Amino acid sequence: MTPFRGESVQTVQTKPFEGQRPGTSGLRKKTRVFMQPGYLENFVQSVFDAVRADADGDFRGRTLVVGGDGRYYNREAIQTIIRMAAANGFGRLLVGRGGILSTPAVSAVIRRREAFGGLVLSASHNAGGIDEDFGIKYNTRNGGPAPESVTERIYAETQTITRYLTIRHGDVDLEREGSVRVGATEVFVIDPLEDYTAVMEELFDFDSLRAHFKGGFRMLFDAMSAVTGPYARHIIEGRLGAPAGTVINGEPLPDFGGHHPDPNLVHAAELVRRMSGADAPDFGAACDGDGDRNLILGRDFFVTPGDSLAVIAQHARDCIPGYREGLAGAARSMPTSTAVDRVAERLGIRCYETPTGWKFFGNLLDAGLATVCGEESFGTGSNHVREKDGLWAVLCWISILAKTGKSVEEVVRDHWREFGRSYYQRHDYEGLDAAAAAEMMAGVTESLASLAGTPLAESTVARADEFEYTDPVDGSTTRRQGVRISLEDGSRVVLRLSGTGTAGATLRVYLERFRDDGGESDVTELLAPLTSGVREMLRLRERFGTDEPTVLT
Ligand code: VG1
Ligand code: CO
Repeated sequence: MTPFRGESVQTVQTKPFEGQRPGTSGLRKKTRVFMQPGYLENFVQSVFDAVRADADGDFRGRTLVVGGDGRYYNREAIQTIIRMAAANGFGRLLVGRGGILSTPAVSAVIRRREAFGGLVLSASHNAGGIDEDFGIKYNTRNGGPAPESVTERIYAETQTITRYLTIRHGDVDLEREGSVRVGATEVFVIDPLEDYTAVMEELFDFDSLRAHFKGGFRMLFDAMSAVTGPYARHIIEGRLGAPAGTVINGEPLPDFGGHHPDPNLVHAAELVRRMSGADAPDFGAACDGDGDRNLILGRDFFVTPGDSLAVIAQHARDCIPGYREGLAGAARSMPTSTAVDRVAERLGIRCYETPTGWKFFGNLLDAGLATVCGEESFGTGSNHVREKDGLWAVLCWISILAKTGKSVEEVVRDHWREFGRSYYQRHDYEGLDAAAAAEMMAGVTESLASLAGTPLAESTVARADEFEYTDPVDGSTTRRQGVRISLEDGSRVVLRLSGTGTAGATLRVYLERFRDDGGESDVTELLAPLTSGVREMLRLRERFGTDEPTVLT
């Protein structure tokens, strides 16, 4: 191993920080935690040390991609990473102009430019700012989030780190495209939109989408003052010819305008309001901080992420040129509704069930076992990259609406009539005392063996277990991925603690009840027995003082 040994490379002594274990999606902490001297540096050095062997001990011929969602500390972090990557001997660095690259765009750049890996700076849908959240995530050469084998190696490095490497060099001008040398490393500032747009163009028929807008189709896209603003303006307003003003909150801001860049009915309030009423546009959508999540709305109509995934799988072959050969398979995370399973069955393809987090889809996509995947947390994607992809989902929906000539609501109602409906909700309890939440989960887990046969929510528990996943491609097993409780009437409750939060614990309760009733029932009413049954079972009020969720999606 020969990292660059130019005169200006410095070895800085350091000591491990506690708790640098990547969670569901990278390392997320309060911004001020990341701003401590050495904190970011330790993690980045640990990543390099953990993956150096995968580069045969030498990064010289290798390319690293770096970009982020523009949140507070993005630029400073990128300058730090540039110096460290140079000191560690990378041959080339590709950095998004302005420090900007959405998560799916990083994936696209890694794949198209055959990079060795990438670092994404984001805490996704978490709020940004000096008192909010920051994050960093490593993606491997397939363009996807590092699998657990790699994140665990990174974590091990963070626990024993004694030094990091950097180089004496001024800041690189991130505003100007072009290349500059830092040490022996060629740093390229690239157009953050180019690779991503090219991938979209390969999949979708831009001409017919453009014609659809020309024919009067109206939409609103809320970029939530986060990273998808420039992407959506370029693709939807620029390439597809939607009128100016179609994209709202299109400027990425360091604090996202003080909002949570989380595309759900609570946080995308302006969009939800403007999508209501007879004059509302035909279609509404939003993406999260780093551009991998999506919210899909019709006029006065909300599409659940589980239904969106199922609808995309149902129509992909007939409505989107990139999938005209059909789907090889589908995949969803365990807590995600089973709506897509029924589509897969109809299509005669397999549907895989994975733990929460996009990293678990990587092997299935690489092996060609799945073409589309999704999570209940507003994440959908396909084999075009190795991340979930918010704008991709939006383009899928525009394609479906254009081809079928139906409204969003008609598409979903027709789907329910044909396949039945998974009535579904997720209840989040945020900011819980971490020890109390852990104790509660431990208690539930212990009682699982004796739950079967006991009454719950006007039914009886048929099965209860902890989800465990064996990857069909590499055989690795991941344990303790959430508690599943299945009832005799076919309903399901899933419980897990969040792995992306930065303060206290967040309990997620996922409720699902299937009915082949054309989708006509009221979701809250239909789920009411499950809702109260679970709250009682967990004794939420007693433990935490309230049993009302902080966010309901
Ligand atoms: C949440 C979601 C999960 C998603 C993850 C990252 O994780 O539940 O489905 O993959 O966020 O999404 P958790 O562990 O908090 O439940 V993103 O858009 O934050 O990169
Ligand atoms: Co995200």
